[in-house]
Amino acid sequence: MSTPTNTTTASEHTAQSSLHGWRRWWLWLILALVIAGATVAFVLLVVSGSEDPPILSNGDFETGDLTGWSTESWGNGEWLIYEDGTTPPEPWASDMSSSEFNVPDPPQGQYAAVTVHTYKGARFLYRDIEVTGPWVLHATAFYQSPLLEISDRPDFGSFSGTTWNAEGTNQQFRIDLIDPEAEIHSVAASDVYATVFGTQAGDPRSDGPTSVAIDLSPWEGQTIRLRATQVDTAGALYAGIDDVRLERSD
Ligand SMILES: [Ca+2]
Repeated sequence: MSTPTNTTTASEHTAQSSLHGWRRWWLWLILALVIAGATVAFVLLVVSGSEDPPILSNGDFETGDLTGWSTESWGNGEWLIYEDGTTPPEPWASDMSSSEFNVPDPPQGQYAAVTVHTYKGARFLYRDIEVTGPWVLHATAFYQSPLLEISDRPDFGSFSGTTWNAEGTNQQFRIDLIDPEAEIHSVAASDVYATVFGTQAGDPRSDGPTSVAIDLSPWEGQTIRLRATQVDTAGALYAGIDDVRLERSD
């Protein structure tokens, strides 16, 4: 009984060699593509520096309430949510007919926050932000002072426990970044890191909606407090804020 043997002709041998050559070529091509892809991904990661910033929950007030925010008020009035610039968010929140509630409609979405009142007071709206990357904080601010000029005093009045007093005319709207450990009404230089928006004497009686932004990279790794403050002592001053969000700095 003869033993089977495999024989290869010269043409078959040439075809197999060619096939092996193509396989090696494809393997090198695939390897090169993988290396190129990994290099591009690495470069993009290095260039971008970090991941996308966290979403500030309800920074746009679109829940229709102040979820995610805190408020404190002295005197009359408070921060509330509204959706129609000509309709006070509460029936009591319409000042006298001479200074009726008449602000821009929410500049983003359906809802925004606004101060409402029928008498003088100081109202604070705030939230803490953990700065986990080189984010930029954006917001939209606006105000309307129907009767009186803006009066930019360096303080928000004097505070003692639950008692608040303001000497002279104090009509202002400010958005600051402050130390979260500071008292909410503090204007001490050591407590106020930066002012994002602030009215000044000579400003028009109404303004906005105006987009404002501040680079938060100086506070990366820290928790800061965003504080919106409205004070009025001599007539209505409606202050509004909307569309508070974090974006990448690049
Ligand atoms: Ca909104």
